[in-house]
Amino acid sequence: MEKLIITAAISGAEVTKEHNPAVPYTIEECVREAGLAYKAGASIIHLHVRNDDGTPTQDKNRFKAVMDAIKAKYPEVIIQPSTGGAVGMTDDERLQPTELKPEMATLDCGTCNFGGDDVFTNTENTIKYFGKRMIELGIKPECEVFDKSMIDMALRLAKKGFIKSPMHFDFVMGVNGGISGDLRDFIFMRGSIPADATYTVAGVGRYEFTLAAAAIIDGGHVRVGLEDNVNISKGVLAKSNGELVEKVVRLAKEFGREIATPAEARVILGLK
Ligand code: KMH
Ligand code: ZN
Repeated sequence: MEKLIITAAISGAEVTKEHNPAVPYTIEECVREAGLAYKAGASIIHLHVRNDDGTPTQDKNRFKAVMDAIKAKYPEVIIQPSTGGAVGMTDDERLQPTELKPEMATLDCGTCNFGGDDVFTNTENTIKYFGKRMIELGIKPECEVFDKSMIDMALRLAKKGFIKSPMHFDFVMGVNGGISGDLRDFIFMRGSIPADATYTVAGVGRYEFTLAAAAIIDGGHVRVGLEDNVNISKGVLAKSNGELVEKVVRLAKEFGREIATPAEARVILGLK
């Protein structure tokens, strides 16, 4: 079986230090959390950035400062900026980190409720606009799908030339407004992508490690991190993103799955 790519979603936009004090806001905190995740076995860092007070921002200069600081210490790690940003941001605000021409970036493939009154909006034209931009800049999109219908949207837009194949998906499962993280739904999602596509799964909250185990067994890849889940086990806060990655590495060992280095992840995902 292919080696396991672990992505660490270290920061997010909605989770705060009130949820878990290890959530990084400053540049130094982002480097610390990225480093702990990388040293534990993550080859990709899914990155949101904040101002020092914790407010989310898609400012290109802040992204550059954080990415440069991470790369200075861990040059080989793959950094995957978010183009999802935070609920309510405009398309052009969200697209700013693509100007830095990262190897990868997220491409959110549909609209969904996001808890309370929040709606995470990605119209068809937004997805086309983001997809086209990523093709122009040579950025590999990770198609973030919060529901089965978003896989269908991504496939339709790939047919029309807005997303290149082989495609790479991230099944984000368990968001309050998206598909649940039940195994039945995981099987439905993973059976709905093309044979040449790769996928990672991000189980939100209590689904993080059950879905990690399912993807490890299935030959998929895994995303964990404080963006998706703040607990290492029921009611116990994770000390760091590194601790969450360590748990995935332990599970992978039990099932005989080796961990991909960033160089190996680049080959699996067809990154330049
Ligand atoms: N913060 C969410 C509204 C992504 O990174 O592309 C969107 C999100 C998805 O986290
Ligand atoms: Zn994200």
